[in-house]
Amino acid sequence: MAAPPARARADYDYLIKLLLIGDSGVGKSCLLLRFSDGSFTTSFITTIGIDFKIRTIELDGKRIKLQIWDTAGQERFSFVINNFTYYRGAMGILLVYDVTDEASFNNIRNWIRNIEQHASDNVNKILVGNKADMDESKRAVPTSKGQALADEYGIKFFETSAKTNLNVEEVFFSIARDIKQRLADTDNKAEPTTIKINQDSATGSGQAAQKSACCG
Ligand SMILES: Nc1nc2c(ncn2[C@@H]2O[C@H](COP(=O)(O)OP(=O)(O)OP(=O)(O)O)[C@@H](O)[C@H]2O)c(=O)[nH]1
Ligand SMILES: [Mg+2]
Repeated sequence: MAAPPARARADYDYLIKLLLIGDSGVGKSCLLLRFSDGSFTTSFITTIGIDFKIRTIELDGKRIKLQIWDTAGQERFSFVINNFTYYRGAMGILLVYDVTDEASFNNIRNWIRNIEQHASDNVNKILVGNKADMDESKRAVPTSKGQALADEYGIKFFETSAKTNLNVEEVFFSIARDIKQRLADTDNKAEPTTIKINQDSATGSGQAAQKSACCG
C-alpha cells in the first residue's frame, strides 16, 4: 500500500464556525451529537461552559469543515456567552427551541436580541424547532408559529428530532450552504475565507476549552 501523500494543503476548502443557541433542555447538545457522532441519549446532562465538535461535509465538490460550538442554555452556566468570546468569529447560528416548551419558543426573541448585540451583522441564522418526534398531545408550539417567527426575521426554519434524526442533516447542510455561498461571494474580494483557531482548540473535541471555561 502506498504511503499517504504529505499534507501539503489544508484538508478543507472552507472552515465554518457555527453556534448552537437556545434555552436549557431544548436539545442543543443532542442535535450536535446526532450530527457529529450519529448518536442520541435520553439522559439529560446539562452543558457547563462550552464545547465544540467537528464534522467535515462536502458541498458542490468543496470540503466544508464545520466547527460547531455548543454552550449552556442555563443562565448560571452561560457566563461565557455574556461577552464576545462565544460569538467571536461565528458565521452561523442555530436558534433552537423545543416544540413542547412554549417558554423556550418565546425566548427565541431574547436570544436574537443577544445575537444582535454580540455577533457580527452578517452572521447567518436558522430557526430550529426540536423534539418534533414527541406526541402531538405534548406539542405546545404549532409548526405555523415557528414558520411565522422565521418569516418575520427572514430566516429559514426546520422542525427537527435529534432522537429520530428528522431534518438534522438538513439544518446543518442548509446553513452551511448559505454561508459557503456568502463566503464564495466575498472570495472575489480576496478576503480570507477561514477563521483562525489556536493550536489547543484545533485538536480534540474542545475539552480544553470547556475546562478553561468552567474552572479557569
Ligand atoms: N424526544 C426527544 N427528546 C430530546 C430530543 N433532543 C433532546 N432530547 C432530550 O432533551 C433533554 C435535553 O437535551 P440536551 O441536548 O442536553 O439539551 P441542551 O439544549 O443541550 O441543554 P443545556 O445544555 O442545559 O443548555 C435530554 O433528556 C434529551 O434526551 C429530541 O429530538 N426528541
Ligand atoms: Mg447542552
